[in-house]
Amino acid sequence: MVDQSIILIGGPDSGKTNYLARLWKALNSQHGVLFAPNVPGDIRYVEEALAHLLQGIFAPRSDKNFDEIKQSFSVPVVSTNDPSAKQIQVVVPDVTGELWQTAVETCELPEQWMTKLRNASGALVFVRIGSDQNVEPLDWVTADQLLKMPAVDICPEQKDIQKIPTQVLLCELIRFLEYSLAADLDNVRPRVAILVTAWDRLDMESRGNGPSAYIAEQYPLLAGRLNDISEFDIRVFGVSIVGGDFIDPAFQEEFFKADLKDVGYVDLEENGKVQTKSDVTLPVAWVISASDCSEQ
Ligand SMILES: Nc1nc2c(ncn2[C@@H]2O[C@H](COP(=O)(O)OP(=O)(O)O)[C@@H](O)[C@H]2O)c(=O)[nH]1
Ligand SMILES: [Mg+2]
Repeated sequence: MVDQSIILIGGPDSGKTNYLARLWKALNSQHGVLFAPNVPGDIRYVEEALAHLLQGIFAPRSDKNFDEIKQSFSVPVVSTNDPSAKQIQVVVPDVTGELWQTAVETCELPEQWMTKLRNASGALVFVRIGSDQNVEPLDWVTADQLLKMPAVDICPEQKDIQKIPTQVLLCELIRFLEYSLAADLDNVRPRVAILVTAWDRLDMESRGNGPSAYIAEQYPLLAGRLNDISEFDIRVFGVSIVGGDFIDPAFQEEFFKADLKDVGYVDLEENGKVQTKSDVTLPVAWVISASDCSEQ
């Protein structure tokens, strides 16, 4: 068996844990291009998140005190089209978003995680539509309080403007990846999938324009940065883990009539067109495929 670890990266509330839960369902039910031939050891944490989805609610944000290592999901996968191919042990640590945020704020990532990045062959970078944790960049409207002289006490809602804007956070995370991803691996050209989660929250027109166009419009700084990367391959995916939002009672009702393995989708760009695929394993399959340059 070949071991490949891929790292989940994203700020708090970016959809990492819920995606992992839905991914596990897909791997377990042989419903995508990747499947898990056997159930791995300790997956209590992913099973717990999955139990929430089955009840028609998103898994809540993880307890910050939860032991980070226990939040690692390690599963052997194999290509559904070629079950006799070698199994790949995919190890996916789900680190709390706070770790990535602190790393950007302090420009330091703990040594333990730096080592993990250096030994990972790829990464999934998460950014979520509609998260109240997203921080817009400063502009002349949102910064009006700061620009007033003399300095006034900043009211609570203005405190947000002191936080790092989401796209700056994402650019910094990309910088960590540039320096360290797969650095300790030979013959590996790493792959990074950008997952725009809660894709179902978009209007049809924006959805039709595709995930790359969304990034270009919402996070132009990040889009420019992504065009400038030579260390790894990048692909952007729009991901909806259940195909809608449980906040909508009509959707929830429909959801209960279906099977979890049949709901949810990934939008991706292929041959210049936006395609919708009902296979949430696709971003992982893309990241772990063809990362060994010596085999190409
Ligand atoms: N509508 C919708 N919301 C989602 C989806 N995935 C995640 N979310 C929302 O994002 C929130 C945070 O997700 P979570 O997985 O806890 O993020 P994490 O902190 O990065 O692990 C959830 O509570 C949901 O409200 C999705 O596919 N669709
Ligand atoms: Mg989480």
